[in-house]
Amino acid sequence: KVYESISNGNFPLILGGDHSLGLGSIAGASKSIKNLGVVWIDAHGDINTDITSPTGNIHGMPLAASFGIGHEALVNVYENRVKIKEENVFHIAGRDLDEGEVELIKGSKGQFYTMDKVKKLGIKNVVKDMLNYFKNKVDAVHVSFDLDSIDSLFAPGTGTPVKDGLSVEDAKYILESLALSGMMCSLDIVELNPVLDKDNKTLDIAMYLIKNTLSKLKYGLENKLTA
Ligand SMILES: [Mn+2]
Repeated sequence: KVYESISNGNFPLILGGDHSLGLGSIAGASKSIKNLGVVWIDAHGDINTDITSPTGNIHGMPLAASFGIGHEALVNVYENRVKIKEENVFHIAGRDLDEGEVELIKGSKGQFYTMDKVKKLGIKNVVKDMLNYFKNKVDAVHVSFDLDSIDSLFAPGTGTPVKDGLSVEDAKYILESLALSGMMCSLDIVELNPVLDKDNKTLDIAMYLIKNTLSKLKYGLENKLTA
């Protein structure tokens, strides 16, 4: 569906639910767009493999599998190919990383702006770095936004909440900057769990972010589609 949507000149918004769905979004988007960048905004690395994962949760593996690391059933989901280049990954807001993930990040060609780094640089500089990084490097960018990237104080309605995260305004700024850049071709908003939410706080944030981001969307995929 993501492939069809982008190929038809539309903008897919994918809602979840378990972040393993990002595997599918990236698989579809990378079929439409040859050289796809990915922004992954998340408290967790999501770069575990079946070997490094302490829990075995597939929602902790989709980013690694998308750049070709992990179980072959995940790497080859939808099509037998690696979906994105590792250096086309820009991860923001990591602060609950597993040992195997930290090792992978150390030697990674991807960009990992942990929460420590975000606090040190300030959100404006992070966004500036991100847009500069992708400029002239990729054809378009898929954005995968995990609501647990936001501080658990504001967004409790998620499966694995983590404190000391992004403010809602930080998240809004990252997403609207990507929308305005004209580079964003598709967006996941994931890990909303209404059962765990308190007074619909997290739902309200998700709706606020979606409305604002889509209202700023500039779409410029001319000549970038594979078909
Ligand atoms: Mn995630």
